[in-house]
Amino acid sequence: MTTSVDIPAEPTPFSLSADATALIVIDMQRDFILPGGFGESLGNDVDQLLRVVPPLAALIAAAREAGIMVIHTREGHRADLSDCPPAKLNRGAPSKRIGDPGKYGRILIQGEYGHDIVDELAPVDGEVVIDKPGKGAFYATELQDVLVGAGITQLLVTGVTTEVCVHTTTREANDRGYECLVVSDCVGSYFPEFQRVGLEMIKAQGGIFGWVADSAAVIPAMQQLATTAA
Ligand code: TIU
Repeated sequence: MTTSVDIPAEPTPFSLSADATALIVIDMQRDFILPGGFGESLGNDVDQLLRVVPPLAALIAAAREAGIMVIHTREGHRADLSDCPPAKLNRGAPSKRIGDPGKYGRILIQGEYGHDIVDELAPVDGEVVIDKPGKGAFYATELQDVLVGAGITQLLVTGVTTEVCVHTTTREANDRGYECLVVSDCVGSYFPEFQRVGLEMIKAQGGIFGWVADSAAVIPAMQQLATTAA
């Protein structure tokens, strides 16, 4: 029985294994993605992130079908900001800081509408949601325990933004021994140049942090695993 399938990835093929792989969906939150949210209020072009939603929805659906674990993350803080270091809180425009009122509630505060994941990519029952105070998904979270407990050794990395939380998480994961494939059309940056260079950095030097492939390469591999498992 086939338990792994090769994905044509850069810089080399990536062997996808249903049992050992998790799909991680980083910070697809309304505050970063929706018009009028925190991200746009900082002057960012949210269209660059909105375009990630349709291919990522298709990728998540294929992962669920193949029995691949799906993990979601959300960047945010407690209502009293006790987990937000001053160095992070005091950064950025004085009128729009974490905890300030925004269009979708207090900015990046747990429980607020803007802090939650966009409807199209909402977690389903049983999927893990990791609340993280930092840019990386491992820092001050239970992610490592979740992955070890589930026997996961590979991550398919998606979400926003490419050069910030996606990069930080990929680098953290790489140092912890996970093989990471970043799905190029399922990650997004407000800045097209950072998107391009951010992806280049991951796969440079023989795959210094990981592999890169688009969803058109990953989804057929997932479908093959789903067929095999059926
Ligand atoms: N999730 C994530 O990347 N958090 C950010 O703050 N990203 C920005 O690009 N600002």
